[in-house]
Amino acid sequence: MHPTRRTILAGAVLALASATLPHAMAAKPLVIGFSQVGAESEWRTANTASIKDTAKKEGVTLKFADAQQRQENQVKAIRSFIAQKVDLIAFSPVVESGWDTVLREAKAAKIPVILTDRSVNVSDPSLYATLIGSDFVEEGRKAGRWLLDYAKKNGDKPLNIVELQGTVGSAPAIDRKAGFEEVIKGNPKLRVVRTQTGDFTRAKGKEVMEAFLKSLGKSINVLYAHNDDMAIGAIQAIEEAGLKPGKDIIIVSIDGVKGAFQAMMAGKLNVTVECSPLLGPQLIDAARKVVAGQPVEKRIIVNEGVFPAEVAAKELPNRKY
Ligand code: GYE
Repeated sequence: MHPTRRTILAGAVLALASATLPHAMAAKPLVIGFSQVGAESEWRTANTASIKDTAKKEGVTLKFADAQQRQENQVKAIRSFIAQKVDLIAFSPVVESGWDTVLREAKAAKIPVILTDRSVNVSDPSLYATLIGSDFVEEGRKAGRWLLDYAKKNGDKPLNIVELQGTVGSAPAIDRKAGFEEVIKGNPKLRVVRTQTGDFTRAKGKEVMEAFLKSLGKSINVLYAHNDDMAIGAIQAIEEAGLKPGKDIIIVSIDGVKGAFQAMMAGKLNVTVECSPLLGPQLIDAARKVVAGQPVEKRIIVNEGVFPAEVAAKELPNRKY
């Protein structure tokens, strides 16, 4: 064959091969099993949307299971992901303890695990690759620092604080309580007079605030809520008791969801500490690396701010959740 002809032919064969190559050799889509805590708050809804949307955009197959705030449902979901031989398991653990057994099962099946949002207490840190989430102790400190500042500006009068805690045994409830206490402990005039869980929901937040109001009445000066939803529920209880939320009772909460910005603009909430639920992009990115055997940081922290009521109107249009 004529040499140029042969080159042309070879070129054509090569072109054909490379045209079909990406298809023939295209990697199988990554399959992630994700066990979500539930749908208890605005934060959680935004978190679920971020993970589902990113997976879709990135061509990742996401097997999603909602645990309705129950650890036993999460354990079941993780076991089912192991049985389905997913490439990676991710989950946001409802509580911190009790994960060793099921995580050992995942490790034995050689399926890597990524924690999102909440941490676990395990004896062997190799049971998970990384934790992507916020620093909840620091969020509690930020809430406490805002209150210290408020107290100083208002003549350092004694303030009785009631606290609505998140889900019992969950990392954000434990850490937000600890961070807040650490900061206000420096001021003897700030006293937490009652603390109880409101399970991170509006309904429970309202119910527990009603009970606080019934037993303590007007002696309550401040509410510290571990999330915005409980604060919003409590606002209703305070109004129904004939008091003015944000004035008669100063309200400090955490998350920074739109509902909180609206409450601040209505003068009913004083401050929210940001906790970003938009973890989808960092999760998918870390998942790809872990599955490819690349190193990832053991702890990936999310950047966050503090938003007092004065900036609410200006900030609301920028809020993505
Ligand atoms: O603050 C709360 C949600 O784990 C950070 O869970 C999350 C918390 C969030 O229900 O609203």
